Amino acid sequence: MTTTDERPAGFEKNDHKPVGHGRMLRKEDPRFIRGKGRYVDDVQLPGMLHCAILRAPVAHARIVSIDTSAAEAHPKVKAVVTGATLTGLGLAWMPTLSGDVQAVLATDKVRFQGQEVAFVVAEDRYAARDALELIDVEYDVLDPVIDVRKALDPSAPVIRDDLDGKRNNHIFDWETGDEAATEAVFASADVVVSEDIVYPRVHPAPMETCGCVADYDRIDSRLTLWSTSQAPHAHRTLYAIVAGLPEHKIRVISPDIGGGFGGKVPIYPGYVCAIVGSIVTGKPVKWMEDRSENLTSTGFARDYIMRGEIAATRDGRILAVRTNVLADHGAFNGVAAPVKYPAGFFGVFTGSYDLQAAYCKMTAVYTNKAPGGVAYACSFRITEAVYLVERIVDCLAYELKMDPVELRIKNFIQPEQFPYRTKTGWLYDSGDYEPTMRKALEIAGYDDLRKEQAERRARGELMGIGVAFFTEAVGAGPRKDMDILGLGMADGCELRVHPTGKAVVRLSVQSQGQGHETTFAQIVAEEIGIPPADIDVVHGDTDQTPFGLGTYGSRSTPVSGAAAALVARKVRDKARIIASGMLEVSVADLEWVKGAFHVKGDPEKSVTIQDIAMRAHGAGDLPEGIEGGLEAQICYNPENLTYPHGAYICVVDIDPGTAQVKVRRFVAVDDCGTRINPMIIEGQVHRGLTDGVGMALMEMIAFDEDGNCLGGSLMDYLIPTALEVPDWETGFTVTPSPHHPIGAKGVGESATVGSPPAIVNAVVDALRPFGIRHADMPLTPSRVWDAMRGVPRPP
Ligand code: MCN
Ligand code: CUN
Repeated sequence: MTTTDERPAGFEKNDHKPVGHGRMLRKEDPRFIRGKGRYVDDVQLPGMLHCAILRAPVAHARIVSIDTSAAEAHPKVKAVVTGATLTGLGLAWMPTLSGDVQAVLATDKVRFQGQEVAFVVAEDRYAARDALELIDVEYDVLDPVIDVRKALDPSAPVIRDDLDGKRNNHIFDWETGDEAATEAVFASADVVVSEDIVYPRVHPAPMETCGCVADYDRIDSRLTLWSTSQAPHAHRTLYAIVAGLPEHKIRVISPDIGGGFGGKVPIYPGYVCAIVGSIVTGKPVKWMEDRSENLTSTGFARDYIMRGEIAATRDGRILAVRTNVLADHGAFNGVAAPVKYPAGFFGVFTGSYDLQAAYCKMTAVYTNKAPGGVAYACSFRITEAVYLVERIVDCLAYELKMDPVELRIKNFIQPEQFPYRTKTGWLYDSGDYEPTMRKALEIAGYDDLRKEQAERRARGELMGIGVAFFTEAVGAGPRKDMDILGLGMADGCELRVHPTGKAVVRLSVQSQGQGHETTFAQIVAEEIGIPPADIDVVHGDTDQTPFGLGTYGSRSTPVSGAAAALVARKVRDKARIIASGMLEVSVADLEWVKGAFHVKGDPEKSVTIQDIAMRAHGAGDLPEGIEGGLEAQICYNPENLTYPHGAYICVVDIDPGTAQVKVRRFVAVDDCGTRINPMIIEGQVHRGLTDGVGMALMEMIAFDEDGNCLGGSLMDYLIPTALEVPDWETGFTVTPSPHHPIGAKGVGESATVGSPPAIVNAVVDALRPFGIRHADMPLTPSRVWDAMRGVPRPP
């Protein structure tokens, strides 16, 4: 494993070196590695009951009748609730994050296999499950819409007949870029290449499934909800709006979360069921889904069918990219993205290249499949965008018989062009692409690999080298453009320094394993000179933290990280004034070094931040106009997103006898600006690369023609283990963000975004002797075998 640990550029270099002090171990790990994490399912309350959900066995059916009498008669059952009960409470439907409505429990029809139909609250988990089998539902089965390409056929059954006047399965059309200008460029280009590219439906499959414990206090009308949420504040506001409970009487706590990967952004019917269960029984109610419920009913990802087109000159100057996308959104449009971005940030499909024109047209449709459309480390659909452009650029290299690295380098946006406005309107903040690419080539030994490949090919062996380069847009977002259901995407942060110089920083974002307790302490430490060990990070509890929109789209560092730095500077500014009083000099005569203020020219005369904290809370007067205490609060509204980039190179070998793909090497060079904790970044990158191996080679949520989900267990939905992944080789470059206070960009999803195209490009490269230019994920042995046996395309 290659790792280099360097100090980031652009930072005060003091002895604390909290930021960039790479091997600082994670503060949260002592509890995790001892099995002392506290997850939702660890919450046990006196008198707690258990909720289990009855789910639809078929994909599309009218509900004729539901008989709950036998379940109600079960001695351990406390309540059985159906859609009809919820209709009476006005809770049968709830808004989705994209402004659609979703059934909490089906009232009229079931619209996907696994949809929530009824729930039982019982004394224990087993009794609740047993009672589900006593509920008798009569269904009138309807034809399902499974093939997304047929969803808009005039003869297709209408899935959402609950929506007023809805006569088809169309959700929205969306476009970006300039259609006419792009057409003009395509019409006069030397070379045009097009390809149909599918990004299949996959699932984030976190180790911990979704669940909650709802505790409604009837006396005080107060709801406490422990829940697997990536955005506790946003969820609280939505519960207040949906259920009509006063917001100040709702407390959402997200304790330790066993992985989210986007899947814990939406509000699921199960959470609402548990809340209703607690309201009707007057007891705390726990709902924890099982693995199969998680895989079949909560937040899927991707499911885009893309036609990619690229126009270029004969000598490899890329002129334009165009795409037409058919998006399968399942039965309810549950996409979680800023309101003005129904396709997330797919608009960055122009990639890292300086183009003359670009255009995308997308149509989103309903099908009889589970809703979702956010999850799985996508930075709001940037996975799909990067896959499209990096695949189609490789198709162009294939047609031009050009090296894919040379083609990319030739077309990169140049460092002096930043900030760079793309043809779809995004303003890339900073980037210096070629050095990142060169570093990856160097680590990989690219030229030698190509030589080795030629030798192996001559021997009939199948070795492939795949390259991908990505630019992401993370840190949603400026609140003038970005909101979720009207809530602006800014984040609060609060810092209190206690009298003895220890501190607590309170965040609105919520870690699901990203190590925020460590990195946010490091950010504050860097700014204020208190060691990270003396700074406690509080998150994931709406009663304890300031409002903000939560963790997804790798926004914690770009948004909350900026807030943490700025709140610490605010405290430091106040500390400076107090120090001037203590040292009896003017503020201008003070110098800040290593967590202390010195009198300029007299380093002996100094006070530490700890001295100042005691003074701020102590007896005696403070300078004129200064209140006691040492704390501050801020709400940070970013002026732009941050645009990390990276260069990935993958080497695969394919067994010609079994078509099994083996990832032999993978080199990832990431640039996320200023690096706060290199070890954590590396962990994030390793994880994302593993995601990539899963998606490129193994993972897919498939359905049969009746709409039965074929990926409902980890026996069928394959995720990679240590056996399927190589020893990752990582490197980095540092191009700070010009508008972020410490220059940091997000990194949590970069590797998931960048690795699938590198792997697929490598597999397709290995299959070049067969004349293959494209093959769709997941590249399982059977798919690769089929590709190898297919009619060879012209080279
Ligand atoms: N970091 C850093 N220096 C930078 C950028 C980030 O040291 N320049 C650190 C951060 O301080 C943070 C971590 O890297 O500890 C990730 O930061 P960031 O990129 O801001 O991403 P978020 O914290 O917002 O995490 C969200 C991102 C997303 S959207 C998904 S999906 C995903 C991911 O994180 N889900 C994860 N990584 C995950 N990792 C784990 N273990 N579990 C998940 O569910
Ligand atoms: Cu797209 S998954 Mo992450 O943004 O929580």
